[in-house]
Amino acid sequence: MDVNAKLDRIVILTGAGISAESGIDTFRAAGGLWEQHRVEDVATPEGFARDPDLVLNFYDMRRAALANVVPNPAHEALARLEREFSGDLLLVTQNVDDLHERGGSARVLHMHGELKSALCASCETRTRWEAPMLDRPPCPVCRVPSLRPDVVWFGEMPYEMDRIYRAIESCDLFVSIGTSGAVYPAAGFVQEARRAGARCLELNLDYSEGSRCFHETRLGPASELVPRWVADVLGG
Ligand code: BJW
Repeated sequence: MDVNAKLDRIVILTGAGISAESGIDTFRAAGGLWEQHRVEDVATPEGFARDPDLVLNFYDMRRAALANVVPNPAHEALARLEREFSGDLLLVTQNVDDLHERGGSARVLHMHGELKSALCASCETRTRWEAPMLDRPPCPVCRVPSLRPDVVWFGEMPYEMDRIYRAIESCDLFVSIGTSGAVYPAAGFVQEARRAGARCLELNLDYSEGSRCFHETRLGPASELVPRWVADVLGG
């Protein structure tokens, strides 16, 4: 199967697996983030309401830890694709880290938000943010001390869904990289892409919950598979 034939529009979805080799834990692997914390405690609005200090501290630590990791060849290869691909490219990530940007990608859609962004629960402004939130700093816009991590928790609506679905409806190729296919709506993108007639390619270390929906799954570490695939697309 030639998944690279006649490419004008590509949509790429990335998940925690693309950052794994940079040293950021995936969510569902043994030893992953949720090992120390139950999902309901740190990734739901209810958990935040119950124990805001726990949640603010959890995200403060993850934001600070970004200083200790660097992008890997998979992030860099997607940046190369953005620079050199002559068609339309939409890079959608579920990741809240900034490794795509630091790897050189200029246009990244963070559907689950970003660690380096704050959301004011009072005026709803989103602000670039690198400092801790545990000490309840005021919102730079309304001055109310009600900042929370600008990340999408279970039960909340991910960002930019209209734009993502529009791009999926008109793409020729949908590529999923390093995501388990366990969390919706992202897990359903492959079915939308197939319905729209796109070729669907999965790059993952292991088979995922969604593998059967793809035309092709290539198994291996993202740092090897992604640069190889990008070279194919640009050379083909
Ligand atoms: C490698 C690798 C290497 C490792 N190389 N690969 C029943 C049916 C359908 C939906 C629901 C349902 N019940 C509830 C829902 C909704 C719910 C949901 O999906 N729940 C599931 C548990 C079933 N979803 C929501 O609530 C979402 N909102 C919503 O649905 O709104 C309504 C709506 C309706 C209609 C349209 C649109 C919206 C919100 C979901 C928010 C998820 N938030 C989190 C936390 C973000 C903040 C934070 O980081 O703290 O997002 S949860 C967590 O999971 C995080 C991730 O982005 C997300 C996905 O995880 P990911 O990236 O796939 O990581 P892993 O660890 O699962 O997988 C890693 C993969 O990498 C594996 O496959 C490895 O093999 C691979 N890998 N090393 C290549 N080196």
